[in-house]
Amino acid sequence: MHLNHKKTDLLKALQGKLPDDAILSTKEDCAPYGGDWTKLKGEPLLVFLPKTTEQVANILKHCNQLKMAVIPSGGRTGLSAGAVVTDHEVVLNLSRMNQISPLDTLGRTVRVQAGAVTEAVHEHCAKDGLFWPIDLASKGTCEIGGNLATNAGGVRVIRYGMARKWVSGLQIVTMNGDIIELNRGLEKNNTGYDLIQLLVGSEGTLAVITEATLKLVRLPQKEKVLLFSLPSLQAISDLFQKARKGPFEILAFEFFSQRCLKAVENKLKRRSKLEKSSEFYVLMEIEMGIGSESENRLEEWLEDVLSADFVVDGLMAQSTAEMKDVWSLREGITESIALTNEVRKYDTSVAVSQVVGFVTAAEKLFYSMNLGCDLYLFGHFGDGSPHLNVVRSDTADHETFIRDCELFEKELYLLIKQWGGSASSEHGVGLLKKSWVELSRTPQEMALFKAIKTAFDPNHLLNPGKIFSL
Ligand code: 2HG
Ligand code: ZN
Repeated sequence: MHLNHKKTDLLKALQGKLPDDAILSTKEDCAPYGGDWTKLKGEPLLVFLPKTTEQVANILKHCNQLKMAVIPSGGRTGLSAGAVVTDHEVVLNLSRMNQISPLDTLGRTVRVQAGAVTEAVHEHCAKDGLFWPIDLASKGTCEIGGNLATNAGGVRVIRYGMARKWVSGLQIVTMNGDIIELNRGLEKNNTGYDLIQLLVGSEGTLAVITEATLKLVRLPQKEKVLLFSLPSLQAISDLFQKARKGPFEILAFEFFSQRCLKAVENKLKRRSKLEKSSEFYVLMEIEMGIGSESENRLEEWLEDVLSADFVVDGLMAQSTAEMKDVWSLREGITESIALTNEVRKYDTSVAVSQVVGFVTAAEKLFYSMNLGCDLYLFGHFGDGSPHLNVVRSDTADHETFIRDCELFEKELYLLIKQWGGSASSEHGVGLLKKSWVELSRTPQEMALFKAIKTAFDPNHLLNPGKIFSL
């Protein structure tokens, strides 16, 4: 049946089941929902903005009956095109489902709708001294449903792990319209397969997450933010070794290159307070123990580190405002780079102990190829998750840039395989990493992926073509 006929039939089937303002049907209204931060974009056939799980169930049930494909989305801050429309699919955007329930402070959980913005959840929990420990640069826009669907990482994985560790209940809607409660927030439930863990990281290909019970931790009490300038990747690793033995918990251990810092400083129109610059920088956030003794031990640790020959300079933020300023140098990187020119992103993952070797090899590869682009290095050193951003240089045109990136990435992905890594550490697969999934997945795993997809969504209508093709 022609798409426009299906559109009419769907709207007829949903008549009276959704408020008028939950349906966008003109090209102009639908357009913003066709893409995400990758700038890839398609034209949605229709956009639905439901407010309740029942509305989601109705939409999915009727799309399934009419064999219409659906792209679920939230804040659309993804970097792998997981929420991008490719073939005039229907978009189901959950941003209006943003309710956050009162906290269960005894069980340390909070139930939220999928469209709750991550930062709003943080603010809600902070009133009771609690924290959902997924913290990422896009937290002001990204939503819990997307964080879970992509198993988001962010800047505190070194301390708390990825999103999948911090959920104890999910409400999902399958393509046939069934509403299913998974695990009901239980901490312990050893009765068979863990369907929550299957859903987390499935990028909207199995079912739509409508609500989640999030597990919370105590907000860190005595945080300190430090910034170091260091001459080499090896020096970063040496500092990391010292930090691992330091008298504190490491909450974040992030690195970035001089080129990244320059891009952020240009955008923010202010400079870092470090007196001496160098090739690389590390932002380290730590949580101190209680009592003045732990302050003294930190002073000693810092003195020792600053006198080491591998550290060029260092500072400790002296106020909350200074802590924010230092963080903005790291958190502003993605947006600042985007302002410079066209960007291709490689979200790589290797074992933590292999970061220096792998990134050194990747840099060597990049510079040996004499490409018309620049390399911006940054990311989550302490998690083995370096981000390589390749940016078009002013002298190269778009076609040359794309050709160069393709040449580079073929070699880069071979390198990732050699180092036993993965093509996506935390950005998911979406459309962009599809060709590279099998670097870190066996044919047997891929066959199971496909069987699982078919079990949940026999007509293959939910976020089709994402992660793998069927
Ligand atoms: C970050 O670590 C995000 O800031 C974005 O994962 C990384 O832009 C990127 O490549
Ligand atoms: Zn990242």
